[in-house]
Amino acid sequence: MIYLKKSFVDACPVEEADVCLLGIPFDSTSISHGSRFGPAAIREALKDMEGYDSETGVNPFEKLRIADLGDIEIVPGSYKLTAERIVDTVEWIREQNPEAFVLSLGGEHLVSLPVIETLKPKTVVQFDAHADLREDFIGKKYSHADWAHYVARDFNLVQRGVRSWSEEEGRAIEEVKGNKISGPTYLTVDMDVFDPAIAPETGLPEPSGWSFDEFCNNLDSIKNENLIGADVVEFSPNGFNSPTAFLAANVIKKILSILSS
Ligand SMILES: [Mn+2]
Repeated sequence: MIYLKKSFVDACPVEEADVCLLGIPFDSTSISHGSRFGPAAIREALKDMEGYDSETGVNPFEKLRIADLGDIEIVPGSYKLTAERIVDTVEWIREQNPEAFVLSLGGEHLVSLPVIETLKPKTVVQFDAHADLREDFIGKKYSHADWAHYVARDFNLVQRGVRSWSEEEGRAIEEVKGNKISGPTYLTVDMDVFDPAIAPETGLPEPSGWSFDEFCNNLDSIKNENLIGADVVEFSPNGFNSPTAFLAANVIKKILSILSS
């Protein structure tokens, strides 16, 4: 008998996996303390969290075959070089296994963009406190505050939970407001969509956010759509085993529960 407490899943080859898990610890455009330690803190919480989902009666971590690929070797300070590495890695996963659900852990919200551009869903559902629809941010293109501008240009963007935006973004919000979920869908969850009372460790907390039940209700509304990938981003841990870490782990559990039900 051996006693090994690994990450929450058994190792599984990429070509046999239902889900490929990827950490993307990039936070170089963040204006507050970073989210680069998000993947490590989420994996640690996943080790201890109850895997069984009492609502669906399924333990998605046992039912799904999950390949944890580790973290992308990012290039600090360079989104361009980091994005090339993200694209190459996600393309490689797709080549090995075109059916695999790609689940990534940020990192700041900008890391979602190259994953989305590689997976090419029809719809991108964004759970976020912020619109992130600026054309640039403090004179710079490609940051945590403008990634959704590029998504809205090329994909059907559906925003939920957004409660903070600039005057400039107000016009862009109106343009995407009527969009409906359809076709292959990618879900990106910014942890600041939750209320700061339950998720204080985010880059830019905004009051009046979601409860976990509100998250689940919004997730249920995309349940029957064709979900091809997801990410959880903008979790900036101050340490291990915090409420925000376990909330992020439970977000992952609920997403995987939908895939396995
Ligand atoms: Mn946000």
